[in-house]
Amino acid sequence: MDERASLRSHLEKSVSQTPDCAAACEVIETIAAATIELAGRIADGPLAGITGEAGGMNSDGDQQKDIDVLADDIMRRALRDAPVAAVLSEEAALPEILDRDAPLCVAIDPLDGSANLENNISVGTIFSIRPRGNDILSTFFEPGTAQCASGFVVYGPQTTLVLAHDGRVDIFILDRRVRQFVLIKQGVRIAPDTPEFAINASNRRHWHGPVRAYIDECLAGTHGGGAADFNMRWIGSLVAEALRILVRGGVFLYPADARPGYREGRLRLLYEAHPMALVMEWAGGAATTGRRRILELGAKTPHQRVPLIMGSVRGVRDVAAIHEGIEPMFDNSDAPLFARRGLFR
Ligand code: FBP
Repeated sequence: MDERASLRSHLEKSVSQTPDCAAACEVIETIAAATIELAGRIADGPLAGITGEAGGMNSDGDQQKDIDVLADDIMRRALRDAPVAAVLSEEAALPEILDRDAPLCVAIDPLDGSANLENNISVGTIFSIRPRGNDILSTFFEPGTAQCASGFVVYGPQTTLVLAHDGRVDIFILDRRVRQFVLIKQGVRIAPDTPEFAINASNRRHWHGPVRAYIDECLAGTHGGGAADFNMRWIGSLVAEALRILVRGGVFLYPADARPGYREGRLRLLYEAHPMALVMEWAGGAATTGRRRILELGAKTPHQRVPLIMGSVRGVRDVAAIHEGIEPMFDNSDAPLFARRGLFR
């Protein structure tokens, strides 16, 4: 029998023993247990009556599938029994107050990338935990540095939990025989310099100058005078991309672009970018908008979008360097300036 530590025994060894930390461990365990239930439903798919069909729209106008609604129900139900003052879910317009006196607030994307499911591609749950402030709702508008833990679960060939907690990042997989997450990697460190990028390249014509310049240089590789030949990946599933970066490095970009509805990027600050940024930074990587560190941003609205560039320090730094000194108002420009502003030239 394998002697790997269970999530529970691992959390019991947390270094910080404050009351908030104990509460955070309880919330992490609650979310993890709920993801085990969800993993089963996802794996069964049509056998569990999940059609994958679109039902309504969520508060932000995104199409909702039956599995999105189910995932939201499972998470919300679970969090009601945890020390959580309020939960903000992608699937609801406003945070729901659960227990005003509880010490923590949770922002959650119950099922990210559900459009991938019909192709049997990995999807995930992303969560962010922060101490409740005096005013519960204002808690969600604090910068991402206020988070005390975050993480995500990938429902793929294995069900994997990535957890940023206690100042480091650990990875667990679900042992289906005992229905428990077990530790497989402790203190993950992201390779600082992997020449691999992930971006939805079909949007190139909509990108702003600095992003186009960076990707063009990656594509030009050593033939174009660059320092390396880059590989490319695009899964179209944020959790799967983030896990790949933790395992082998590289940079992920979902930038703002010129399409209506994408002027602030696609991904959501509170339950996608903030939790991912905490994971990246605690694993020695970085996360920015290209101009600002994600963790320093505070949301102005619950479902605010944000450009997200994350991963290996070198890649994120290079994207930031190419933005430097360019006023945002010129981002849209096709000016040859960007062709001259190479990283490697
Ligand atoms: P949802 O939040 O609507 O589920 O979408 C998020 C997401 O699927 C991410 O997981 C992924 O990074 C991105 O959208 C893919 O976008 P695109 O459709 O441009 O490939």
